[in-house]
Amino acid sequence: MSDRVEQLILDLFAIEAVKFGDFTLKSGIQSPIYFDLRVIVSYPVIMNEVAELLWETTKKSGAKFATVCGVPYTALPLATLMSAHHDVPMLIRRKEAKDYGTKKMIEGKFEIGSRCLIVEDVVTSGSSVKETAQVLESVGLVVTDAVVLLDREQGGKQKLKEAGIELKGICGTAQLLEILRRHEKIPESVAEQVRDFVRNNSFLPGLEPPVKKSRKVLSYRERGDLCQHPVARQLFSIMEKKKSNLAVSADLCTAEQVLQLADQVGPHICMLKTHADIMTDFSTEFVQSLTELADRHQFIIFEDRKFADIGSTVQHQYRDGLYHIADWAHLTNAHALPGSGVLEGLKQVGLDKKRACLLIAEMSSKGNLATGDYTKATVKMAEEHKDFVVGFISQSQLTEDPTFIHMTPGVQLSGSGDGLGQQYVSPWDAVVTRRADVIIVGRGVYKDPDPASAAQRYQTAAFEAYQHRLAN
Ligand code: 5BU
Repeated sequence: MSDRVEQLILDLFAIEAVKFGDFTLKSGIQSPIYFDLRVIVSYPVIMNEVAELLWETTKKSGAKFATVCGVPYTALPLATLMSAHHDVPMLIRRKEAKDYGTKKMIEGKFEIGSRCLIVEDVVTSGSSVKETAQVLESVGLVVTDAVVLLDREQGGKQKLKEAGIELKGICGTAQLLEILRRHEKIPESVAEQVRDFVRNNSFLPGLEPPVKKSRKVLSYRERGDLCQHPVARQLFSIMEKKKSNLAVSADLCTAEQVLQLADQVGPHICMLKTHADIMTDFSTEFVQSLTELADRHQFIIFEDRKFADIGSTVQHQYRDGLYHIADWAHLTNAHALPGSGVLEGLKQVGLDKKRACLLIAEMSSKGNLATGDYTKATVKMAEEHKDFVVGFISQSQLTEDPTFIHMTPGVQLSGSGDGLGQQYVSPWDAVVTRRADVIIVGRGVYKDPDPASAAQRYQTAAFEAYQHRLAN
């Protein structure tokens, strides 16, 4: 059964029945995790599996019952499937009939004094299960057991026990986080945030949830105003004006292809990312044309050079060679691996030209080593070089400092990988769950037969996700 639970959690995450971000719950509390099981009606195979696992969980618990009743509305189809597949009669609780005297609250036949099992999708405080139990009991039924798909583990189980109801769950928040972490679906920082939330928002007696106001999320404009570095200020300003937090990665091999793509996607992007060293015909004319397009469409040019050598060598690589990167790229990036010398070297070339740099704190590729203490040390290095480092390439938000920009590659609307280690998340996941400021999309845009429309789709998805963060 545990393999099936694991697969189910992954499926629920994939269909966004489990979401991470900033959500206002019914109670008015801000939560970093949200379960929206209503969507499962659109996925019959998943819905059926949920119903089967609910049934097996109940049977394993030894609960005895003559009828089943789903808490309206999300659990209704689940109870229906359990009833139909296992030949156990169902009852329907009417939600809208407020007047107990005139309307029937419970539809279906039952014997007074018989037991009814309550079926629920998510339990937080247990109040919805309790309410349904009270209605069932008001017509003479007995409720001793309830079964739930997801227990948020905020004290609902204990509350129901006090009310004489034994709650059994298929999965709890802790196990859900463990599964999603093991499959690298969410970063550790997000899992930790949810664990903190569960700890601090228990419904157990004496531990009533504090009404917590989440910290205000600053807009791109507000953050730009806080920045010292001109490139960071310009980028935030472009993002706000163009309503775009999309960077397109122009991983193409000829100048003509890169320029054509830049012109097509220009209106939809805040930044164009290049890999100059994959081009066969890099030239000063190319640089001139690209700079003109950047001025015309208003985007930042980011050369994804990933410097990773001693200071003296990266200085040459940045200033000299075939590419003279410092002459045309507003932004470049570096690995923290060599130590702060890499930044000292780059700075000596870049600062005078008002260029900026990102540090690679996390990577999107499977099995990469930029994790844990390495990532933490990278953030520290950035903090020590704020005159040049304006943010990170990362897979999650690494600091609350609003002047650091987090850019996340490995984003696609469909597709989970490329067979060469790349791992994709959706724009929503990148911006809401992982709190990226900018999403970086390569093949999702340039491989599309209509790159302009594709860029527009990514722009809309990522900007709506940002607006969701602002509003919550
Ligand atoms: P894709 O086609 O969307 O998979 O391209 C992603 C781009 O981002 C590509 O240019 C990579 O070199 C770059 N990238 C990445 O994918 N993952 C990382 O961790 C880093 C860069 Br750092």
